[in-house]
Amino acid sequence: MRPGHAPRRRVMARRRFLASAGLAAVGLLPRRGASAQEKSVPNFVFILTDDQRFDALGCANPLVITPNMDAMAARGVRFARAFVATSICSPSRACCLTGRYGRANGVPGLGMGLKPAERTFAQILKAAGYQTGYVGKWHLSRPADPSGAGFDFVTYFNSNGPHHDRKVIERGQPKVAKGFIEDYLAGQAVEFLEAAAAARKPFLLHLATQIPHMDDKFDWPARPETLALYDEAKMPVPANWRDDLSGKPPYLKAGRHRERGTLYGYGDAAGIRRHFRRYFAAVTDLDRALGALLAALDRLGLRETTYIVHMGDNGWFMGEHGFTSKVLAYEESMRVPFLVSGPGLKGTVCDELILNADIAPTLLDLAGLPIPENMHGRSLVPLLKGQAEGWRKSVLYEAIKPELGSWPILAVRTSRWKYIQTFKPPRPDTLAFEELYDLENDPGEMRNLAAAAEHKAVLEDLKAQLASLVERVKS
Ligand SMILES: [Ca+2]
Repeated sequence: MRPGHAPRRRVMARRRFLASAGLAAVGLLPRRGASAQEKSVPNFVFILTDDQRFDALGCANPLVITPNMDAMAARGVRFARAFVATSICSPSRACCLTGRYGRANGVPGLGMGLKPAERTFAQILKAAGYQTGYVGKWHLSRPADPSGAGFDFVTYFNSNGPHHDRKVIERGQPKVAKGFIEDYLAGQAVEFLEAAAAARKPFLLHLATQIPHMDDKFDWPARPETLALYDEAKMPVPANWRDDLSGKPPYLKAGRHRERGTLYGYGDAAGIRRHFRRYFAAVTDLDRALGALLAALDRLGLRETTYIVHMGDNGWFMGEHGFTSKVLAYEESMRVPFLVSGPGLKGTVCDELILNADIAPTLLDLAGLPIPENMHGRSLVPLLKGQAEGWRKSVLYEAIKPELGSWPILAVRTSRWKYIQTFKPPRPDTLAFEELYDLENDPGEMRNLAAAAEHKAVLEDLKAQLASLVERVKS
């Protein structure tokens, strides 16, 4: 059998069994100890989008036009309750790469660097014989570029900027990438795939898109023909738009999230609708570029042996609570889209609580490699097989370094509750404010129940869970 190519999976009549059957057929779990060349192991494409919130794709929100993301969801598992450990670019990316929280891996804040001892899933897969490629945005100071994180084929740029004619480093050479950045990145990704297919070795491609992050002018300059697909009058206005912020940490009333939200026109429903339209249109432009990547996988005969993970690096407030931006522990900020498509998976939705920290252990598990004990995330393979028994019942959120106007934050979220601690800056030492939300009865997080006597037991339980989860991610 060709390395990197799995045997054809058997067709089973009962759809519910397809997931586990397909996973088994692609070699799950492959024989441990054999090199990647000696056994059939899957390929990986990990698409990390920038600031794509949980509902900014068609399969989760019919208002949004994303046929390619929807097609991935139809061929895989959509995780409807996926969160990031920290809702801002650098920490989220570092967490994906290492499977570890920022307080442990060295990147709790923007533009920071991984500790020297940290290992990325790319380094581990490369050591196991994978070809590795990185295309797109890089946002860590150490390593200074993706080649230091285990990637061989590297085309990248640092941080944010214009959506067109972007300055990039293309395989070591600085240049200006003419046109729409995502078309260029998709082209680079396809070049990597073509070379990887020719080499007949398993591969990992990490595509880190720039869209739909705002551009350098704080706008989403989508194509006019894409904007024409969206009727501004039909754009949503969040139910929790008019929040007087009573019950929330007082600093937020005059904080950057509200101040910039007001600047963007969120004092008026029309301002929110205008931004939703431009943001969704940018996502549609991104989706079109991803179509070129998916078409290349099909053309090269790689689709049946390749798992594709598609995730947003953090959410984004679009007028909820009058806010813009991210970092805070409310749903629109910490919740992201998360799709896993691949061999044997077919159109299911999973409601279990998952994290960006789960990506690294999942890819290693799918490759048949051991998961390092110091990874905080868990392999999603049981959930991909439809086995939720014993899965986690809560997730820890941390934004311990003040960023973009936030104070230090810790939070724990269960399927029903969220408990948030806000600390006096700059360190998470002195507790300044507590919040408790019943997400089942108050999905917009408008009524802080932290002081409610009838929920005291819930609050105490969540407080204990938070402390225990923090202990587990300290090193
Ligand atoms: Ca981001």
